[in-house]
Amino acid sequence: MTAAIQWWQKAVVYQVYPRSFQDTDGDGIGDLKGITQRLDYIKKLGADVIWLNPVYASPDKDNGYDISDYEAINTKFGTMADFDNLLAQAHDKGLKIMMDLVVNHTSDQHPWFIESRQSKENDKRDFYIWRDPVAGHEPNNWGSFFSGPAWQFDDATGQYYLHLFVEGQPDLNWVNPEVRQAVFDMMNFWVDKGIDGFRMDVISLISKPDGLPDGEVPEGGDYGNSNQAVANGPHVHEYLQEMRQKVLNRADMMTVGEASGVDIENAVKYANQDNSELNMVFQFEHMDLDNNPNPALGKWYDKKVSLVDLKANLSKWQNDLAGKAWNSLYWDNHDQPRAVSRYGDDRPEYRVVSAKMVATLLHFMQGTPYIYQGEEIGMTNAYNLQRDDFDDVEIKNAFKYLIDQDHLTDEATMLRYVHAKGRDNARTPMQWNDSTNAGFTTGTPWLKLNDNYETINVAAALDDPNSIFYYYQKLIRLRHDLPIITTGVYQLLDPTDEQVYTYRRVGENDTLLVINNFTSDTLTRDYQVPETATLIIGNYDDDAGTTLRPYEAKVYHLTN
Ligand code: ISL
Repeated sequence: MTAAIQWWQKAVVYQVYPRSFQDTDGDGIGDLKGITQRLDYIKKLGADVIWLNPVYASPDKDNGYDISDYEAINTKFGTMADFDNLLAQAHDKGLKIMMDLVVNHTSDQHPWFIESRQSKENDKRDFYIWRDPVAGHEPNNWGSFFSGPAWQFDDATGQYYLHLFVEGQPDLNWVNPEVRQAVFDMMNFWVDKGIDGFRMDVISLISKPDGLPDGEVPEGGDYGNSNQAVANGPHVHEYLQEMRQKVLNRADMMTVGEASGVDIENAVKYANQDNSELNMVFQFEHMDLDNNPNPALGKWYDKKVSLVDLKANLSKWQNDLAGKAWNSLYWDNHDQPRAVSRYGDDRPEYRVVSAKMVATLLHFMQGTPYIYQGEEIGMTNAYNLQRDDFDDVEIKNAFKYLIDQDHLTDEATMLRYVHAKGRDNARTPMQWNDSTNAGFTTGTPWLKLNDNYETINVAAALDDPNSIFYYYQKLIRLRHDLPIITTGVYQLLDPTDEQVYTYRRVGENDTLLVINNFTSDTLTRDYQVPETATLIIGNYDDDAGTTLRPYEAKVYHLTN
């Protein structure tokens, strides 16, 4: 890498889902004061940046991703004074705050949309994407990300509006320069407050293809694939360059674009090291490797990813962005199941060791790692939640669409898929201790807790020197201390090995060798580790040489 190292290239991000982090007023919903109270915990872990999921005013049709006022705080979470206090206290402790920016769409309760839907002549009409019916139907075949069509007919004016997500999330019309300016002004409001970055929600979708052509309909599906049709549209890079100039260059910001449907070619543009657009993107390819083989069922499936596929994909991103653009590294977030359940093994005897292995695999790669709240204590998927317990609109719609409309007849199978992939697995309240409601709230939690909180919780992790928490703490410390973790050249060693994932990071003077047994079997592998190598981290107490115990992970540091 030739460019100078930037602070965000050495940083580790901790993602807070405010609704589920810490409640302080007993309403069962996490709040800003709760996050402020827990800053010392995040600091103890060693993270540098906190990404906050949306905290803005919202009717919560999609848990805050439907914003009705970008410059106000959701009253469930507190007030703007609470926010200012959180930001000030975080800064005092040396923590940065990255805000979620949701500007592909607003809420249908945003004043812009309330006006827009009033008449075709309204000043704000062109803030959204309105089209006449075509032969009495939707203007094209696009499906919503959350089931059903992406168009909603509005009686008032006899036209449809586009919503790539739920009906309450109308898509903004970025072609309109007034929309772009309004978004940039709003962003500057937050930059002026002193926030440190933006995580940009589905930013790859803001530029719709000219003429809004139909999407390809997956076999057995009812709607065209709007993600494919829209992602990386014709003007997206132009819009982001404009944003960079009008907003992002005003401060030393960290930016990550959530880029559904991004490929290498576009990632290199979004996250180019020439500083023209964003710092990095969240790519999704590794999240899709364990999709259902029946494309009509999309992500709903419960089989584990093949290690060979996973290696091929992660290695492609490591190799192809190297020296050109910057990777983000993540296993999970508020939209994905829990990392240990998906990639490790959450059975009691393997949970701790496999959570550490999964962490090791990711944290020695090149890029900026993201840790989702609870990942650092090995929180698992919430198998105790039943159909009526779910809150997530994606899960509820999927049940309705796939079961009630007979695409999948067996409800037990769907429940299994939701237990493997549903978003609520990540959204159950943070498990702080073994007291009532895991110390999350004194009231009734907005979403049922995972019933394993009496054993899996922060208090227990902090009491145990061998806990997953302290392992993450060490991973973060190593990243801060060893430049090779940021700069070393990535080399995959074993592309066809179905059980072990081993790679090197090679620098001018030193090399890291990262070995991960992805199975519960004891295996033998000889990577010819020289005697001079130092074991810098591992998830067993000792080194068994060429024997790899269940889910063993170990990293050697060698001088060249
Ligand atoms: O959640 C997903 C799969 O289950 C993704 O397809 C997700 O919808 C996509 O990554 C976009 O996510 C973001 O925008 C959505 C919001 O619901 C998600 O929480 C957010 O991360 C709409 O704003």
